[in-house]
Amino acid sequence: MALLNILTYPDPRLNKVAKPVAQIDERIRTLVADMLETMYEAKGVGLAATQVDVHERLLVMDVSDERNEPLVVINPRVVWKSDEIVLGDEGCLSVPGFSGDVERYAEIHIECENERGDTYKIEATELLAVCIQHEMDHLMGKVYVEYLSPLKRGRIKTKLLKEAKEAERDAA
Ligand code: GNR
Ligand code: NI
Repeated sequence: MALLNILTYPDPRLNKVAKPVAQIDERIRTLVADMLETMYEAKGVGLAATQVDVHERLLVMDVSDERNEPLVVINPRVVWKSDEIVLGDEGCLSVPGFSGDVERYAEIHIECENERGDTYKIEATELLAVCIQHEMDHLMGKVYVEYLSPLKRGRIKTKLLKEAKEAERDAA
């Protein structure tokens, strides 16, 4: 097992569009284990492969309080979404220290594969529904800050770029 580096906004690699996972093999199973370890260590409820600079359609989630219900989602397909929309405050491991309101479908059903290659369905509501949409956006190269006002997005971008420069300077 290994901890993976999480890319920080506005890293352009967060805007790459992921390709389908062609084969669910040992490489993918190792990536899944490492992504789960990275997500739990970072105390996130989800992590998309894009965030660890792997541009394949794969994400992990755990919205349980006990942090013992990992979900592995490979090649997700949306099969149904509600007409109802909800507004919620979202954070992102790639946008540390910020949050913002985003509109999402209240309920969404997806079909996908797990790390063994079995196809299954998730009927998601509440935080799980929000998280799935947030992670599927990552796979499309989209970070939630792109839904915020240009003013708020600009402030976030400036602050994170400044922090990245300071971290680079301190490392030197
Ligand atoms: O940990 C996370 N919390 C969260 C809260 C509200 C809406 C979405 C999320 S996902 C986020 C982890 C993350 O960045 N996943 O890509
Ligand atoms: Ni995120």
